[in-house]
Amino acid sequence: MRLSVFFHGACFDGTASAALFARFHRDTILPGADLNTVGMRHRDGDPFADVPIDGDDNACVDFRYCADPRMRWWFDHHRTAFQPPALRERFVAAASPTAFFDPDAPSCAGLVARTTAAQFGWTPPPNLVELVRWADIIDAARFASAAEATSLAQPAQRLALWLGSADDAAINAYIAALVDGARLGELDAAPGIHPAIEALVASRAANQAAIAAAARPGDEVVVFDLADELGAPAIGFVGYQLFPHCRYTVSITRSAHAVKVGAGWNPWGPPRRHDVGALCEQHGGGGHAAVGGVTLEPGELARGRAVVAALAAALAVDTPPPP
Ligand SMILES: [Mn+2]
Repeated sequence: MRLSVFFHGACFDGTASAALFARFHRDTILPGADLNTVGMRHRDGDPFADVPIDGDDNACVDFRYCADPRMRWWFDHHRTAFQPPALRERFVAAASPTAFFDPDAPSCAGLVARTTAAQFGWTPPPNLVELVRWADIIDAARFASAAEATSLAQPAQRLALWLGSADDAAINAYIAALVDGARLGELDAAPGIHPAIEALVASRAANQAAIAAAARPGDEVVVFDLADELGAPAIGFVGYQLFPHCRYTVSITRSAHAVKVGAGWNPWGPPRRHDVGALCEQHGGGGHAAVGGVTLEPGELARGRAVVAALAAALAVDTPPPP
């Protein structure tokens, strides 16, 4: 028997949700099942179109709603979970007792933990309690400052950085180790992970200089165009550290696999006036009220730059604060 877990790829909360759900499933649903984890990426159209949903049991966590009846379990907290919007009606009509949506949850891992405790009486092991605590902090940017948010003092923050660039095999092995009880400190020090983290730490000063050099500051919105170089770093919270008074950042980066546009509200800056994820949804992406993104094909750089310009213009327009 096999459990397949589809999760938000390359993301601390996505991997945490996958590990938490897989351990819950092993403890209470199907103890002997093999675990198959599949990292998902947001994209135009149906992200599941060419992804086989072929476990004996299947779950989707921290990622868009999938109306396929084989996807028995679903947990998400993204406001943009229903794409196209008609999927929301399918979700409501299905009234599945194993599909859970809470757009106010700080992290999806926290949603999985609370739901499995309340509905199934499951208690996670200590390593996963620690993991959920960090997912709530990282996914909701619950840091006192941008400097604290970009700090790499804690194993969870170092692993979150590593997850942004690790390959699928390494990420799947990381999830499996979490399911088996590994602590974040042990994983940070693991031979298959530690050298990669140290390399990322070593290149951080150069990355921050590259991010600073790519900035085009405006009154409210700072744009970072890093897409000339293949594999330039994601800006993360560095943008808010560099421009503490900005309201929003919009960025574009490019890898061999994708052009990525990101947009976010500065949690330590002026109040938020837009639903950032909803704006990204208009361009085929998604996200949360405070942060969102659009992932395009590697050849769509011009389209990506047009999306950046459109998002920056929309975010610069003063609107009444969202509800
Ligand atoms: Mn999440």
